Amino acid sequence: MSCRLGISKQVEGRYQVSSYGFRSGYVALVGRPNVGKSTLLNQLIDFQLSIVTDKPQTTRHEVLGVAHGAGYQIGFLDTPGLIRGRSNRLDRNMRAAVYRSLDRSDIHILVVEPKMPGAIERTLIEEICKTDSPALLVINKVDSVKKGRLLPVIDQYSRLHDFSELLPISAMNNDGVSLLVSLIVQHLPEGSKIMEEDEFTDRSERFLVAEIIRKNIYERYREELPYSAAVSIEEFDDTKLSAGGPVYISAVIYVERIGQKGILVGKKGTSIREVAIEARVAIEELLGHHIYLDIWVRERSDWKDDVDFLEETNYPSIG
Ligand SMILES: Nc1nc2c(ncn2[C@@H]2O[C@H](COP(=O)(O)OP(=O)(O)OP(=O)(O)O)[C@@H](O)[C@H]2O)c(=O)[nH]1
Ligand SMILES: [Mg+2]
Repeated sequence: MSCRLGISKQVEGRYQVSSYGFRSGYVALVGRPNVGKSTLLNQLIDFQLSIVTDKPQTTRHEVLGVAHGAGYQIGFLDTPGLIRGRSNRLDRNMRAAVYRSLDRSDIHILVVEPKMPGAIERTLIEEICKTDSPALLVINKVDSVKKGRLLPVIDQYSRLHDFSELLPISAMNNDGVSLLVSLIVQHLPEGSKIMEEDEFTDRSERFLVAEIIRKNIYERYREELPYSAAVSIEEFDDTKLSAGGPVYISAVIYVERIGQKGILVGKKGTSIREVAIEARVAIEELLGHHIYLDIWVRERSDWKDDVDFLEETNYPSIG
């Protein structure tokens, strides 16, 4: 189901293309964790769709965000940061989501920091090489380094792959992002619309609500707790909306260990209450309605390897 959210987006005149036929295509944003893929997706579609935190491995799902322009649509696929090694089912599903997005996309964007390429970047370049699709290199966070540090990085990457474009940007400062869009448009194939003008993701409101709660957990708790937590929306009842009532949302946060439940809840429930208060504000902003939010915390030690649970909570399946 596609997500309208009642938010009207400006669709005209942001980026102009010449008068060929309509152009459209999918663009995968891949890279190691924490390089700014989700920040970039949000800038590209001008909406806070994918959650962003300062912790690596924030994104766990493939998230589609569609940018609408005059004469084109681009379906950006935000992906989990690629990691190697660990091997629970969630990790494998996250890795599979990266490869699936590369398979699905017409154009690949490798997002990196202004640092020399490492094993993850080389692995992704190998994957990109297996396809015929054009690949762009985006060097993000250039606001954090001196210009002189960029040239050797660009040089190294140019030796590794014949990228169609190599572009330094700062996604956080929205610097270089519109140039990136115009470069992508040049490589877009002719095609039909991906979505109607007022739609911009295939993710449901339930999914986005769960992600907002997860973002709050990432921001509020340290160390391993965020990585042990999964959010499931058990109830999303908007039947009272027409009578002016709130949307009722019941969410369960699952953690792997009983001790984490105590940390999450906090003394007399103060910590979880703060999570709920902050999440409620963000969810109301997203939905444009008042909500009533109940959050429960449960222990479920095996959730990262539980196929049914991963399916239910929208974690991408590797089949
Ligand atoms: N200085 C600087 N920081 C940035 C920039 N873009 C993103 N960040 C920060 O980098 C951190 C990670 O950003 P994300 O967008 O979540 O990175 P990601 O690649 O999606 O991370 P994963 O989901 O873990 O793979 C956040 O603290 C962002 O604010 C940038 O252009 N400059
Ligand atoms: Mg991300």
